[in-house]
Amino acid sequence: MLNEVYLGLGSNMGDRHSNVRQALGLISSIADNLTVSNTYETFPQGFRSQPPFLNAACRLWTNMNPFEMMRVLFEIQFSMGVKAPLLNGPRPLDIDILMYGNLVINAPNLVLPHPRMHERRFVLEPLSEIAPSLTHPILKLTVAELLSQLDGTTGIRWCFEN
Ligand code: PH2
Ligand code: MG
Repeated sequence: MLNEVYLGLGSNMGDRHSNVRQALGLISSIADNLTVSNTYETFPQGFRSQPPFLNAACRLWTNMNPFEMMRVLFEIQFSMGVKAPLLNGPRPLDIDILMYGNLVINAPNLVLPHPRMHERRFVLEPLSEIAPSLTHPILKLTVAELLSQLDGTTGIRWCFEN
């Protein structure tokens, strides 16, 4: 059975465009029917003193379970030179599982939906392009509604159209 999965991608080291493209290429090789948002240049949220990010979101269909998916995404990140995928500092590539169907998971190594997706413009803005009416299974609000609830301060700097 195929499950609908949403991922968030971020890069703020090296050739960021090429990193995002390469990651999407690898993801498309392990998934069915990849749909990708435009790419946004965003100011760092959280830990501020790091370079700006490129962020994008994508949707795919997979028969992997969430934990298999996470392991494969770790392998993709490792293959691209990310040594510690869980750290918050600058990295060539970060891939987060945002949602996996309507699953709610609270495991030590995987929390779904992503626990901070609803407060992050760098996630919601690209996600709203490809899934504006996707509904958050805990908050019961759509991506478009979550986006409209954000205050105006957390910055998108530029949008690169695909
Ligand atoms: N990722 C973080 C922390 N802060 N800020 C932006 N703009 N984009 C990101 O991808 C990002 C971040 C941790 O994963
Ligand atoms: Mg992240």
